[in-house]
Amino acid sequence: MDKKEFKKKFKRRLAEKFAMEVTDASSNELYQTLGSLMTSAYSQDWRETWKDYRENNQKQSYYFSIEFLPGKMLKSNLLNMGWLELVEEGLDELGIQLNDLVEIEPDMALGNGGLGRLASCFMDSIASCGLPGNGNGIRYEYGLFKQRFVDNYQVELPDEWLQKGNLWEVRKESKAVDVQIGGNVYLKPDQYGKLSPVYEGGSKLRAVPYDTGMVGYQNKIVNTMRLWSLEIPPEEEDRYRSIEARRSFEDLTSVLYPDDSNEAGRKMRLTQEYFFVSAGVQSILRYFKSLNQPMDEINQYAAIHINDTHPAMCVAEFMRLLVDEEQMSWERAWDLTRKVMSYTNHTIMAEALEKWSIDMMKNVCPRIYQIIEEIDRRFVEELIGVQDFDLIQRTRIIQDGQVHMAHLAIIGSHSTNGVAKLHSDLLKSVVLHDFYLLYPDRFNNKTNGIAMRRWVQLANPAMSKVLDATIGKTWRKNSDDLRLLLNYEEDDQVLNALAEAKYQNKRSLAAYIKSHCGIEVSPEAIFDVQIKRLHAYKRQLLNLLHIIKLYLDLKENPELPIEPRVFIFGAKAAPSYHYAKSIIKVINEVASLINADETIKGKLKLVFLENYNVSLAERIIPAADVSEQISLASKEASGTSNMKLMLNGAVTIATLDGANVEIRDAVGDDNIAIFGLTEGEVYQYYEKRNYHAIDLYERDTTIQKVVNALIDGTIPNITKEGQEIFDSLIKYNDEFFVLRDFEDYCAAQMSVNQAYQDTRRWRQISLRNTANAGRFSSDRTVQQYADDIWQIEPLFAHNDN
Ligand code: 26Y
Repeated sequence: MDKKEFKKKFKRRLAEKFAMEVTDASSNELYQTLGSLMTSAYSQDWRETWKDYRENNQKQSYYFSIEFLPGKMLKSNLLNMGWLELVEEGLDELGIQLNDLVEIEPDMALGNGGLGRLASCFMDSIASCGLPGNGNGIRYEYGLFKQRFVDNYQVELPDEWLQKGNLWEVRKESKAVDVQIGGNVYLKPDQYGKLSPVYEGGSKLRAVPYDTGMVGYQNKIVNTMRLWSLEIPPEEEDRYRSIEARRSFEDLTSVLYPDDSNEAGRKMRLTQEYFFVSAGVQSILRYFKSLNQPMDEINQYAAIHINDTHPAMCVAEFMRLLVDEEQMSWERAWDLTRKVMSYTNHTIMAEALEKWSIDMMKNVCPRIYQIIEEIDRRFVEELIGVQDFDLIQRTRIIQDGQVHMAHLAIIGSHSTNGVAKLHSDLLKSVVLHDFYLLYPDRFNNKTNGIAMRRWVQLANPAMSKVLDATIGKTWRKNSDDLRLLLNYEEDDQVLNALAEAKYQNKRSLAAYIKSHCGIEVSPEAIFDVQIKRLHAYKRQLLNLLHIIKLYLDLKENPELPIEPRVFIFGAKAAPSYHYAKSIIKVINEVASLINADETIKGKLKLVFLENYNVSLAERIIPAADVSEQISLASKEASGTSNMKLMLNGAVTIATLDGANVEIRDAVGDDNIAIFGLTEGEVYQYYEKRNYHAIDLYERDTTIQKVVNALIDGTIPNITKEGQEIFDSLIKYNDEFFVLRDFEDYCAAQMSVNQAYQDTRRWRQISLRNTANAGRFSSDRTVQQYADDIWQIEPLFAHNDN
């Protein structure tokens, strides 16, 4: 299609849809029109991709994830369709700014953070690598809450992302399935004496899929992300006549992660998990059966991936369908289940490894509980006398009245992986060590990656242009070619062009900050960025204490020779995470204090941007000079903002945690500022129990000064929160070693400050970060999953043209 044709089609579609001319239409109508042109254009490829997979009996993978975080899809689809430039120019000629239409699309935020965003990067990469892979998740009525600050506190507002409809999804009523929830189950022998489950009571939920095309990068492949929505089956209407019953029913898929700090919330969460697991697995089996292949070979057609523990019930649901519905023997079913399933662990934090009480499981999915019980029984039976008794006790699925979902996922699959080298090593040596002893061959690493298309081509057109002009365009398809940039590290023209692109991005972010927060920041200053969920282990507090130190130093000596700096935060705290919310309040109060203080001559600014989400990340990341990756070593499984920021030329200040270790290996020690305890040192402290934060506080006058500022009135309006944070450090012994790493962190910050003063050197370091980011492409990651875990291959028939 050329520009002229596009304009003609666009005008015609607008007339058909809205009976309107361009000049009369609102941005929303124009957005709908463009979207509808796009979906009709890729629908053909979508259908053909699907048909080709089917006709070739292609093995497909199914990525089960309770979160997907795609953000906006308009530009990303345009880019992948190869339409971006053409549409941008064509619209411009019609007097329409593409970016005005982009604003209309709500962020699709069916996820909290790293886990969900990773799933969406994978969806982009799987399609772009031409791999036959699907997403499977929940179509929440409300996405992640919208964050507002009121009196500098976080307030949560509902995200009604579906209010104006969703262009990209297709409701597939014909593919609906029913999911049985609750009731009683008992086993009854049939006429041949085989035990079959008989269900009493409970209810049936109708799961209706909404499919969204995952458009590959200029390769004519369109895969499917299938999200399940809940409806009342006609035969159950009576049950839900009352408003109350109806409401509690509709609540089920209405929100992402209902608060799990109370019993009712937890039960809803478990129901959600079983709902999308059962619907997804049933629909995979139904598709497989339509292929008319022997059931025994299903592992050659389907790979099911369990993204963190939330979909771990896939193991039991798959067993249920094979044994109860397909009449397969337990042994054969179990063999197939393990071959089909694989599992990724995303965290070592104990509180994120799900456990469900037996009672609750019996209550929500009684048959699944029975099957898990049987899996557990056979697991123990098989190992007793072969393995150490205590080891069996520690690894079995059901312990002390609870069902351990990670254990189920590991025992019921052929692959368990971590998300960065260090993390995968820690799984083997510490967190899942017992399982490593049992199944050493199942453990492997798949270092995370990011969708380069979104995080450079879309987010950073200024830098992309410089790259094209310098190293050609091959990096757009093959991110390893970013390395070619290394040939230009002594080329001042290139260094300046990259710096100019960065400056341009900083100017637009500065304008955004001005219009959204009313704060004036200079694009000449260092933009220092920490963007991620608010968690104690991620140590936004460490960043804050350093800011307070700088502020106090500047108050004492306004002539202090530091480069002007703008510290930028973006972070949401879980609504029930009290401590994290206190940190937000204190950061905001420190910001109010610092930004209003003229005596420090604008050398320091602090900006906490409201409502951090994918779209905001796309604005912040291209404008960042410094990337804060300062979690306590051993706690961040991988991190992915670290990759996005380095790719966009930011220099990282990092602990040796998660993928930071591999970033250090990629850029070399001279191009990153490493500080802090190592993972080994942290474990030493745990072992010897010899960390005493109070000693540091009493000995170190700088620490004293900074920490006291939390409680001595230096910072207004934080009486409660300041005390709470002070206590977490001093009274409760600083769980995440903030004070232990403080001095080293300040030194690293100082070295960054110094490096920035040498402009040319800084630009070289920045160039080397971009040049070495290619290995963190999620194309590489999903290819590794495809080769090592899923055993799926691209369909080449499609790529002929
Ligand atoms: C069970 C519940 C409390 C729970 C809720 C959310 C458990 C886990 C999660 C989310 C975890 C998550 O987002 N983990 C992040 O995954 C990223 C992708 O692998 C990693 O980069 C990041 O280090 C890790 O924290």
